[in-house]
Amino acid sequence: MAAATQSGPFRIVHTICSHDCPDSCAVLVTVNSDGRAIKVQGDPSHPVTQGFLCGKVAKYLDRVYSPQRILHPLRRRPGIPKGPLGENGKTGRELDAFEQITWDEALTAIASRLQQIATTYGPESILPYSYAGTIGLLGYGSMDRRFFHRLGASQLDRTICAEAGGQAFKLVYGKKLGTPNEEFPKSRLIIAWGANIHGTNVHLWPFVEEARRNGARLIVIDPYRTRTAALADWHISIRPGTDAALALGLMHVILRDGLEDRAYIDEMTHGFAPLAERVREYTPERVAFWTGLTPAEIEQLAREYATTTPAALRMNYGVQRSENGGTAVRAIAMLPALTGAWRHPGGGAQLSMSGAFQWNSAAIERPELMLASPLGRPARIVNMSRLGHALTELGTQPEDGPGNNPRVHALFVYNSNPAAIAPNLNDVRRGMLRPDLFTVVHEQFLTDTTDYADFVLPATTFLEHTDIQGAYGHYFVQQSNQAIAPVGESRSNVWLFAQLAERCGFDQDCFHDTPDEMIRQALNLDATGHSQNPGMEHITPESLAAQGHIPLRFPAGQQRPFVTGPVPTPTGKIEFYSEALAAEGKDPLPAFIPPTESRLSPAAARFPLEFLPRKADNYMNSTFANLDGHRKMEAATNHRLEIHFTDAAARNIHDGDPVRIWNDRGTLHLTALISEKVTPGVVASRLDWAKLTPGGQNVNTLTSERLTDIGQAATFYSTLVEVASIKAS
Ligand SMILES: Nc1nc2c(c(=O)[nH]1)N[C@H]1C(S)=C(S)[C@@H](COP(=O)(O)OP(=O)(O)OC[C@H]3O[C@@H](n4cnc5c(=O)[nH]c(N)nc54)[C@H](O)[C@@H]3O)O[C@H]1N2
Ligand SMILES: Nc1nc2c(c(=O)[nH]1)N[C@H]1C(S)=C(S)[C@@H](COP(=O)(O)OP(=O)(O)OC[C@H]3O[C@@H](n4cnc5c(=O)[nH]c(N)nc54)[C@H](O)[C@@H]3O)O[C@H]1N2
Ligand code: SF4
Ligand SMILES: [Mo]
Repeated sequence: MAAATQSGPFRIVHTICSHDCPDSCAVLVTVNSDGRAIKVQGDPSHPVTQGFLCGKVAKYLDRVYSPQRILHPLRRRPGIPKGPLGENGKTGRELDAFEQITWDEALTAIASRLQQIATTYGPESILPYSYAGTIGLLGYGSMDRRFFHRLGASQLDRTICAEAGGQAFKLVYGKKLGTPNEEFPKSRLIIAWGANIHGTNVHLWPFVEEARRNGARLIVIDPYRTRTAALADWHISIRPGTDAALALGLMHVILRDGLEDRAYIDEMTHGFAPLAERVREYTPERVAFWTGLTPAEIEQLAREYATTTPAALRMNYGVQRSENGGTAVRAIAMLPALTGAWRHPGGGAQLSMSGAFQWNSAAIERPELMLASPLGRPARIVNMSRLGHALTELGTQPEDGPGNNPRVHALFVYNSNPAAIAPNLNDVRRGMLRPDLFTVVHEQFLTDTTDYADFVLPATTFLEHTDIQGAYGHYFVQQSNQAIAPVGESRSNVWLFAQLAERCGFDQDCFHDTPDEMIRQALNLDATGHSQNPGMEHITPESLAAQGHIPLRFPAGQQRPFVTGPVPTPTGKIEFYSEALAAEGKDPLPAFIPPTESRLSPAAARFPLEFLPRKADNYMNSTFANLDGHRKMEAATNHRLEIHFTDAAARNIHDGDPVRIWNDRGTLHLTALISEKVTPGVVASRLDWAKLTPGGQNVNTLTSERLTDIGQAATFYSTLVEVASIKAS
């Protein structure tokens, strides 16, 4: 599909859905002669998109043209305190807090305030906060990175999503690569492990269905009965946070019964002997006690996995949002190395394919600009999963000060909605309410976060700017072309940070780069105009613009990774035993340790229920939750706490009762939904905008800022709570 084709009075433009989803769909946008988008559809010529979009993005024009879009730059009115206006659970008054200003006024005021803060407190007192509102390469991180590096602002460690699992996978395999979707139809057994394929990765589903038509079985390992689990041949409702135990138990059975692939292990792996020794303690009986499975189920799963060829594991990031989730991913990732599943077409594992896209990120992000900043050195790094701490505690010790670990005095948010998605929300809000904190938010909508802003700036959607994109669920390089003019006065992230750089007087040439120039830099062109990035050598900017999507090219026989060595780890082998972890003083082998907040831990005496603060199938994290059409699709569980009838009965809770859910970090008010989607001891609710929830609190009021064992990532799914009926109390 070319960048744009004319069809009568209409243009059809090739774009890419830039939401944080493994599928990165090719989206064709039909634009009428007035320049208005009138239709979005999945590109039928894209082998993974296959001509369809998920329910969220099928309705995308409701978002692009929503009457709730932010159309102009806004400044907080004098005297209006920060925080949500109006009754709890009601929106609609947000604009009362702000006055409309011009872009020029906004940019001038923001640039001068940031510079003043940098001079007074040191530039590290400025904290950018962004994640994956767009995963377009330029929108996610390019001009923004350059700007903050040159300013000397704190660096953000972007750990909120995938760092535990990503680093864990890399410890075993060196690189995030996996079995391509197109190979799944050859599988005879597919295990979705902490992966809600139908909800969060729906373009893998047709390949799974095809495999099942060919006779494959689908097993889902998930503490919640997702739609994927309900559609599976076998749903294993594991207890949250116990996956490492299960993986080690499977290894125990596989090695006890001699079901491993010795030739593969000898050729491809490092540290087999100590691993074999370690897994001897993980008998099915012990593992059953931790995981809630029966020993027979563990035996059956191990045998089925090790004796079915080809067998594919689809892990997603559900497993690693748990305190020991890094180790869990590491242990699971070792399974196909023990059985040699990588050898077989349709076998292996998939967590993320992002490692295959080797963009020239240094050219895009320009980290060396930190040396040109007033700091003259790399800035400190602040972990985004501890925003509450960063805003309330960081820089408050006696030895801290302007030149040395200052307090955060400016928060610049884009591509993210931290007042909804960050853990330990009460601390986040306490921080955002600080009168001495200057906050700018670049957004499409008046979110929970804009309620705390001094300035709100209108942002474009992927229909309104140009970008390129890889994917973490397939191997296509794609270009997203601007289909329509920016709605209102909205502007792209690239434009915004180039403008601020100019206002701050940054004179490096790179601040004048256009999106097209940055695309060329990312592709790292040689003299013939071809990319020099590994796997992209056949791509030119022209061919990408003309074709829209082009698959990466792998050396012969390497489309499916880890069939032969070497493996990009320090030993050149798949690492069961990690010297790197040993050097950090950590256990070099996987082991099961219960999370600090789990039914197996002392904290359960006060807060006995394990809480799953889940993603919604019809939202994208907090995105879409404010749109009526999307809310209707989620109506069955909006504002609901899902609880098993045994836990409900023990607390005299009936379906439809108002309930209070609490722990030491906060309290949430929801309505009970007696549900068999959760097992006894587990309760669940969905992420939503806080201000759209009664009481103005969402699930992250209850989650903690504790970090994972590997990757320093967020631990949303290791949360204990207690629940009571409000009627009864
Ligand atoms: N519709 C929709 N699609 C999305 C998103 C969305 O919000 N909505 N979010 C996007 C983002 S940001 C990401 S990172 C990807 C992630 O996609 P996924 O990784 O699939 O996301 P999760 O829903 O966090 O986790 C998957 C499943 O893991 C389960 N789980 C929770 N704890 C455990 C555990 O301890 N063990 C096991 N085995 N399973 C557990 C959850 O119940 C959930 O069903 O999806 C993206 N796609
Ligand atoms: N309880 C709980 N909390 C979670 C999770 C969970 O499963 N449960 N999941 C976690 C995970 S995996 C993730 S990835 C994070 C996601 O956290 P975020 O990355 O903050 O994701 P969203 O909630 O989708 O918010 C993205 C915002 O970016 C805006 N946006 C979109 N495009 C652009 C753009 O081009 N420019 C600008 N400036 N803004 C744009 C959107 O309007 C939206 O408000 O949430 C985490 N929080
Ligand atoms: S959210 Fe995911 S499935 Fe939906 S259109 Fe975007 S990339 Fe495709
Ligand atoms: Mo994520």
